[in-house]
Amino acid sequence: MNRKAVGITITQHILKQQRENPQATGAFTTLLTELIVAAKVISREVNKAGLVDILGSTGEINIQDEQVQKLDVFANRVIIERMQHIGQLCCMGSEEVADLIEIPSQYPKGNYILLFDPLDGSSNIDVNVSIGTIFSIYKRKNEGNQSEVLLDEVLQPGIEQVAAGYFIYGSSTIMVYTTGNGTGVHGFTLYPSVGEFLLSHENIRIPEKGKIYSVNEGNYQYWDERTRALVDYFKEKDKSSGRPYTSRYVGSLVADFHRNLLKGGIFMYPADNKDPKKPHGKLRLMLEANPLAMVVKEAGGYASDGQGPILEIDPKELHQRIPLFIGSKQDVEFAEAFLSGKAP
Ligand code: AHM
Ligand code: MG
Repeated sequence: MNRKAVGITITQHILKQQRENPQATGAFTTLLTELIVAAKVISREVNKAGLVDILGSTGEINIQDEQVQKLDVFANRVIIERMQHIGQLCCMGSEEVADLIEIPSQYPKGNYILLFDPLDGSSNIDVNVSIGTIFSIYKRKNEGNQSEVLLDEVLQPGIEQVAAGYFIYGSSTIMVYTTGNGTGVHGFTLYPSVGEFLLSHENIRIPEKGKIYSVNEGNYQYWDERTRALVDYFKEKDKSSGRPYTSRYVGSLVADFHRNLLKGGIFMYPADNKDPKKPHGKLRLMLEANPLAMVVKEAGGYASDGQGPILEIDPKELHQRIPLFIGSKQDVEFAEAFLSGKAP
């Protein structure tokens, strides 16, 4: 029986990657291991969401002016509390918190920066639809510096991420992550009664071209003419280019992304003029777009803001929003060319 048949655990997998990197100190392994524990706690809570009285709005509004639901607050708290004491982080950033989250002075600090969206797709919580946690890890440029981290040190382009991934709480709980540089994208499924993530999707490759387009088409009237034409294009009948595409939209980025990662296709959240406070669409560059852009790139796909690679954008704010076109390389490259008037 080979190792795969008995099920490689996520811990074994991370340790194997650590052994293959002579520079590794184990700090990163500790960080990821603790994050996995946090995700298991969130997964357990998500799974019993219908059973306990945890649903419903807290009545608070988060810093993005959106209704916060209790499970978001819970997930945010679990990640912060579990990660702040491990000694590997110099700060964190969360979709639910306006400013950088400092490591309390009683705990040791490290060189890593953890950015996360604790519970993405929160509007789907109370209807039993998949939701997820997105994470992104950077290294502090000025390693060993014990002084307080400045926002400038955190605002690094996505290309600088040392790891990224997500947990999806769906029909099963799955973790997908990559450390980039050709190490591949790997997926692990939580075996609930055992409490372990087991390797289920080794070295995921996204198809070069897909058949699915994913977008909230209810925003059609708010898009510019070129974006409308792009979505119309995917719906046109043309056998030679495999059109029309099929439409699939869950409304949880993690779920939409994960499906397209496995099956191929393009996810779009374009800029729109629905809300003057959000002229660049809804999704956040550092907390949502960059981590998934790193995953898709490592899997052979591409992520663009409609003009160029997401991963090369110099962020100006922690909560900066950005248009997102992500998925199969050919589809996203086509969208980018189409939006700039170069195609078809
Ligand atoms: P959230 O982080 O507050 O949950 O918002 C992000 C979510 C994404 O998961 C999803 O892609 C998008 O919002 C859906 O937005 P819309 O309802 O406008 O289609
Ligand atoms: Mg989100």
